Amino acid sequence: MIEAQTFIESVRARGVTFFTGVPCSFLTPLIDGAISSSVRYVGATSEGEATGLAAGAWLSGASSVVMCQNSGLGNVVNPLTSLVWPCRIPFLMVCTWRGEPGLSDEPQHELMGRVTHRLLELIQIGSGAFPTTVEEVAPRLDRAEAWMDEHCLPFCLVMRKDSVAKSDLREPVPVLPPRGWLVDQPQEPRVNRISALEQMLGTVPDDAAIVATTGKTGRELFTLADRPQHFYLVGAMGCASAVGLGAALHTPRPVVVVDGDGAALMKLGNLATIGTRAPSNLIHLLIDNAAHDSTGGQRTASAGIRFGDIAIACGYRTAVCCSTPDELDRELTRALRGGGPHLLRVPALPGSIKGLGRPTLHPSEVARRFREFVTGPLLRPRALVEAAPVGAGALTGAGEAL
Ligand SMILES: Cc1ncc(C[n+]2csc(CCOP(=O)(O)OP(=O)(O)O)c2C)c(N)n1
Repeated sequence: MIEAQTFIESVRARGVTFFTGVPCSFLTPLIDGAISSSVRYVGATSEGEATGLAAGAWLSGASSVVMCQNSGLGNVVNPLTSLVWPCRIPFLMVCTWRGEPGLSDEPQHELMGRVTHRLLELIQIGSGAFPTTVEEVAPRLDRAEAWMDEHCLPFCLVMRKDSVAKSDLREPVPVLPPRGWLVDQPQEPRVNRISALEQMLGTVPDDAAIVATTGKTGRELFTLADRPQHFYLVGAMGCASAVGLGAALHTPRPVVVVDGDGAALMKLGNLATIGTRAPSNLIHLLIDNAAHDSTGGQRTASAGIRFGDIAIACGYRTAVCCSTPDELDRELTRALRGGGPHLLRVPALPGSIKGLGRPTLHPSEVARRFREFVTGPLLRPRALVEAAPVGAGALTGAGEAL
């Protein structure tokens, strides 16, 4: 058994500053230790979100640890295989071994307990045993680092029961911000996705980073302009907002997440983490065409969903509907002053352009180019958090400020 701080300080000494994940009772001491220490811990709503956060942190130059139960591996397979693997993003994982053969455990862990190591191997995540003595910590971390350096992929330390000694949980009581401003009423769509993207490109400054969701959003953005500050999610549907949050927490640059309604609905929990962590530099631009447009235009649940209400209930500072390019320009300009997170919802017509391109760069090159941009020199200095406060006077739109 080791102390939580032994592990946390050892990984911190190796440059890891960001911890995220979802608890498991085997992990309790380590998660409690991370929450109670000076490293940054962001509790995720799902292990998939935690994976997106770690990917976003890496894209902003930070190294992470993702902690999860092995039953949560089911939630990470998609972002690991379709985002982290093609982009070659390394980070450390600590995954518990519930259902270890021979251990008395709950029936829901039995099968995953039998296949945990094989599953990791199958999806090309390196793995080894979590250290249980002080002497084991450095060599296990050396091995993990060597794997991550060689493969540019995550390495997972598999944690058995009682590996870490009980540690105190000292969790600050959150200070809830005042309720944000909502100006989002149902509106008829008047623009299509590509004209919204065109306007967005015309408004955001060159120092902003842009994360585009899975499907035609990224392809349209690439077709309009391919620049180092663009990150196109080729997979990991629903994770753009988690990637954007992970990035925004580690850079003073504005980070604009261009999301789709289908993707946002797929990982609605991400909005809660964004609202709770509240990075002032995050702008969540939701192109709401009420459809899975990229895969044939099947309706999503969007017609009955009040995204603005959800965002405000989750703690976003503002949620605004922009139904024309001029409104989008005005509201983006406001949001770019800081004071976020902001949701800008654009009701959009379905459909795309003929001869739509696809990113020609490999995702790993897109990821490295983006990381170089984000960690590069700022064109103009920005404070890491908090800029101009936003008040009702700054808001315009058809709805009522509630
Ligand atoms: C986990 C997963 N499920 C399904 C898909 C297939 N897929 C790719 S894009 C897309 C639709 C996305 O819809 P939305 O976010 O509303 O964006 P839109 O296509 O309307 O711009 C789907 C279902 C996928 N890439 N990943």
